[in-house]
Amino acid sequence: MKPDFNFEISHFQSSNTVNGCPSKNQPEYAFIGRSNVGKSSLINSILGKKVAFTSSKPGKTQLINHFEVNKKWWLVDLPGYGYAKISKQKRKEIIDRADNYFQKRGIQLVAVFFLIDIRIKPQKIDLEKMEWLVNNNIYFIRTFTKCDKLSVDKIKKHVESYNRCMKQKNWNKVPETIITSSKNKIGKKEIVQKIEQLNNQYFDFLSKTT
Ligand SMILES: Nc1nc2c(ncn2[C@@H]2O[C@H](COP(=O)(O)OP(=O)(O)OP(=O)(O)O)[C@@H](O)[C@H]2O)c(=O)[nH]1
Ligand SMILES: [Mg+2]
Repeated sequence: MKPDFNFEISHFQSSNTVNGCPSKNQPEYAFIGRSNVGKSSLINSILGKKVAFTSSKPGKTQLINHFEVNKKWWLVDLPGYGYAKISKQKRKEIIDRADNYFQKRGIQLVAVFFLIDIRIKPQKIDLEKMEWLVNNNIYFIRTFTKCDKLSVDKIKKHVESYNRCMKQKNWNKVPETIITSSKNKIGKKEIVQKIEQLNNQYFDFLSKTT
C-alpha cells in the first residue's frame, strides 16, 4: 500500500529528562547516531517540514525533542554522541540523558532508527551502541545516511563491507537496513511504511491489552 505522507505536527515538546517526556502512551520512533550524522535532517525530510534544528556544526541537538504527528504518533530527535568539543561533564550529561531515555521509556518506544554516515567505515562507538541496544532489548533499524554522496555501486560495496565487519564481530545476523538521503529523499518511503506497519501493530496490541 502507498504510504500516506500527509503529516501535521500537532505538538512539540523538548524535555530535559525522560520523566519530563510526553505521557500520552502513543507509539514513538527515536533517531540516534553520532553528532552530525543527519538525525534532525532526516526527521525534517520524513515530515516534509523544517521542524528540527539542523547545523553543519556537530552538537546542535542537546535535549529530547518530541514531534507529535497527526495526534497519533511521535518522532524523537535526540542529541548525538561522540561529540568532542564540549566539556567532559556536559558530554556525560548529554549521553546519560539519551541512555536514560532508552532504558526508561518503556513500550511506547517502538523502534529506533540508528543512523550511520554511509561514507564512514565502521566505528567502534557505533558498533558498541548497536550492541548496547540489543542488550537492552531495543529494536533498531540500521539507517545509512547521506547516500546522495556516493554512487549506487559504492553504496552497495560499503554496506557489504559493513556487514562483513559486523559478522567478524560476532553479529550472527546483520540488522534490518534502510538506505537514506535527506537531500534527495531516498529511503523516506521505506521509513514511513515501516512506521505505519509498526503503528498498526502497536495499536492492535493496545486494543487487546486494555
Ligand atoms: N549531502 C547530505 N548532507 C546531509 C544529509 N543529511 C544531513 N546533511 C548535512 O549534515 C549536517 C548535519 O545534519 P544534522 O541533521 O544537523 O545532524 P544531526 O545528526 O542532527 O547532528 P546533531 O544534532 O549535532 O547530533 C548538516 O550540514 C546537513 O545539511 C544528507 O542526506 N545529504
Ligand atoms: Mg540534530
